[in-house]
Amino acid sequence: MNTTRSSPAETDGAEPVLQQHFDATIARDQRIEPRDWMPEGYRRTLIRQIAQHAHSEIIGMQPEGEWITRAPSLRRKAILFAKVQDEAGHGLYLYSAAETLGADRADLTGRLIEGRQKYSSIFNYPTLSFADVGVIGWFVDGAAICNQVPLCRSSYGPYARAMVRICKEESFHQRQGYELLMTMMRGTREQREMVQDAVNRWWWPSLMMFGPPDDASPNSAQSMAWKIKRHSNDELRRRFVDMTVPQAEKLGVTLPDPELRWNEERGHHDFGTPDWDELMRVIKGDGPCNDQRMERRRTAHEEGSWVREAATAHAAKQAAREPKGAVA
Ligand code: FAQ
Repeated sequence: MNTTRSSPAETDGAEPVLQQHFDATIARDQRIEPRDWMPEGYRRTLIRQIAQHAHSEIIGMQPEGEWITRAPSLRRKAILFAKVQDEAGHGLYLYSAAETLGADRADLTGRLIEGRQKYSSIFNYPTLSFADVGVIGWFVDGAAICNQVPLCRSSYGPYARAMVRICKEESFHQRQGYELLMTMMRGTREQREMVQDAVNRWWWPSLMMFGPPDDASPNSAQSMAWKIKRHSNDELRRRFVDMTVPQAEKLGVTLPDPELRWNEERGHHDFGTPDWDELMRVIKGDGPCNDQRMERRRTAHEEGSWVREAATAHAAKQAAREPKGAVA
């Protein structure tokens, strides 16, 4: 059976058979690969999610990147520099994964810059002190791990494989964030207060990273049926809370939620409701730093145009120099 990718005209009436094969592959928990036939909705959903994910990694370089020149020591500067560089790498793997679905990277970047594609709400909050660098590592990378470890089993091969490496690096980032906070908590009263203040500001936005609640998440049901997503937004949010509470106790900080308590019967923590109106406002562009983040991204894109042009010209020259029919 021909299961390679075909346009609707090329499938020549074979689409029901191809669909059956696709459904059976998903049901067997096997991977869909770039050359396989896939429903257009599956392709569109993946491009949407992977592009948003890639944009998040690239925009996500900004909040912490602002502290590279102000890091308190050479060691902290080197660690932060490496982390921000890792995020650029994650963006690149993800854009490559989107390209395997036929997306064009320049087009995806254009959509981000024109505000037609989203990036994670979390990166629209300001980093007010160096403790924010630690809290981003602990909460934001921690939330990213909860959300992304299941994506290593996502049904689309290139996305799942990109996530394996990304998750390893995110785990490292989380530990460096926690280690920074541990160090600050052993320091002066002012340092402990900086940590608590950062925890207070980042807790609720971190819970919002997981997306709207399940009954307001239009994409979840289909994405879970296709095994792109393996767990619902609320399920992953609950896991994050259960994972983070004991870490907060060990660190000696208070999570800013009066409703947070262990529920013996459920074997999970009960917690308060995030401000969903705030999430919607931030997603729509009205968060504290949306304009600043987009402006910085647009400027970087414009200032980088000469690099792209030079690379394209170099590639064209190289292609012209190579003898016809040469295999690279
Ligand atoms: N922010 O129906 P759902 C990181 C949108 S990477 C903005 O539930 P879905 C690494 C959603 O796109 C962080 N928009 O959607 C790092 C949809 O809009 P659309 C990024 C959001 O896709 C660490 C609409 O709302 N991670 O942190 C948000 O099933 C430290 C309805 O929502 C990923 O992208 C939000 N928080 O579930 C870097 C992981 N939530 O497209 C630097 C992969 C929802 O229909 C420093 N993505 N929306 O117009 C996912 O797992 C999913 O896409 C969700 C959303 C869970 C984010």
